[in-house]
Amino acid sequence: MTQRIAIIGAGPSGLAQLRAFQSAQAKGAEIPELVCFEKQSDWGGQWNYTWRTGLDENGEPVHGSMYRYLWSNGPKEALEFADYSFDEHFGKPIASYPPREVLWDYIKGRVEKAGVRQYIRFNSPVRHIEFNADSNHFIVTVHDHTKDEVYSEIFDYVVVASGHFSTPNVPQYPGFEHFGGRILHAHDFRDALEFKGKDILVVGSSYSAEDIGSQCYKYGARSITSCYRSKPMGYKWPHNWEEKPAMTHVDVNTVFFADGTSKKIDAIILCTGYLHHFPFLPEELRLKTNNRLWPLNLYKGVVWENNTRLFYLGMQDQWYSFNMFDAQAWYVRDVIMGRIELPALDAMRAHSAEWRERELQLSSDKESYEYQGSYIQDLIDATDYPNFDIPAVNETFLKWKKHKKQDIMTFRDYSFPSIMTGTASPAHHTPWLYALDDSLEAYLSDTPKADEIKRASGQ
Ligand code: FAD
Ligand code: NA7
Repeated sequence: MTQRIAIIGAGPSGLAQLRAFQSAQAKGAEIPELVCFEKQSDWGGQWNYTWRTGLDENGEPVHGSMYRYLWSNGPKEALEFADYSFDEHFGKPIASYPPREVLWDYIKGRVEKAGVRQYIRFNSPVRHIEFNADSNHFIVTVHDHTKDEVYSEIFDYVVVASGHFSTPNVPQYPGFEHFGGRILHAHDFRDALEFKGKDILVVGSSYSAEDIGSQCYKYGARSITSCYRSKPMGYKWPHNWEEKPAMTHVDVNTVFFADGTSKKIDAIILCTGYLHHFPFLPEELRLKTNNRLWPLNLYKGVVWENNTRLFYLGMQDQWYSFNMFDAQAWYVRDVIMGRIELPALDAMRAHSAEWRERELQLSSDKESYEYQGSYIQDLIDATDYPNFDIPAVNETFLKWKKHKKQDIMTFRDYSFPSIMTGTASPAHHTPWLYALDDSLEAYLSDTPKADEIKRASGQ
């Protein structure tokens, strides 16, 4: 009987899984029956922007954490698919840090070409998964919001690709209940213009804090203060951005910091990260981890060691993203199709423990992305995913980091050559700081907009 595979989520990871199977089929292999459950009404995961916050149209927690005017926070050359280049998609070279809509278009291009939309059931959150050890089957229970029907189906394998930047980690600080302004988590941040003319505090020292603070600066916040728990971001900030140590408490309109200083603040944006959250999984199948490069209990970062019919994609912290999900998806495909034989449980655990130990020794960003690069190489070596020059991607990351250190407001103005095709990227027509229109049309156009030229020239 044909094997049935349930894939949870049609974001970049779930789509990579569909494309992996389809590419095997295109080479003549017989593939299992695929069903991808997606709770949103369209594909692309985080890249499918929603204006909604809180609950969605079906009363489900809103998945999206992306916001308006979001541009890629790393060069596109580091995430390019090895089997579908930017050249192929756009038909011309484009600059290195595309806005969200442009990357969404790219993600969609590959899966439209592959013809895999037919496998996806939209508006279909997975509610519950159970494993029956006697029959070796999963029972997957789903809510089809289109028909408003809850039903269950049986599968031989499950691939969890539901993302992990969606359920906010929301700390409490003394005085929050008395604060007079807005307190929100990055997950609910949508439009920097809301904070124009305001004094804002971003809490945290990672990507969200850096980028949401930068967005607010770009779109006219009066001042930005960021505060860190462990270590400062340490960039050279614009004149109205100040970096402080940890917040200790707040009162009606003032935030107090660990160095004894305080500041009047209109809004607090908690850029305090996300929780790995799988409410649809029972205890024995549920991954528990913080956001890190090597979560435990996943052989090769993807195979659930205690039940090797269950897989997770994209659960690591991400230097690499799209092409890492691909490498993982190709690997999972080959395990399911019997092309890769898994070792015994002890050997899988020993392998994971070794990678965790290596992770614990990492002492710099450079070592971290080299580590993730070597993990990806390890996966690619086991499958027919097109090999690509991972040391060259690491070099790209190194330059990206250097550009950020030089000036956090201009790093997106640099360009890189494609590692997949060698094509050089042109400079974008407008420096990031002055490019207010983030639409696909504006980005792909060859000419800057008149108001943006004026803004860039300080008029
Ligand atoms: P997601 O994109 O989160 O997709 C998961 C999918 O699963 C969603 O469509 C969701 O609706 C679905 N789903 C969840 N639960 C269920 C359920 N129970 N049933 C059915 N479906 C379900 N990466 C970069 O490479 N560059 C960037 O510039 C970048 N910027 C980012 C900015 C922000 C604000 C955030 C939050 C992330 C950013 N990322 C960036 C990382 C981003 O998460 C990855 O690029 C990518 O989207 C991860 O893909 P995924 O498929 O693993 O998860
Ligand atoms: P990250 O990268 O997981 O970072 C979370 C940040 O939040 C990090 O600086 C943490 O500090 C900080 N944090 C967590 N809890 C607290 C509390 N209680 N108080 C203060 N600060 C805290 O999440 P991001 O949202 O920045 O990035 C996630 C993805 O979104 C990323 O891939 C981007 O592409 C976009 P720590 O260093 O642990 O002390």
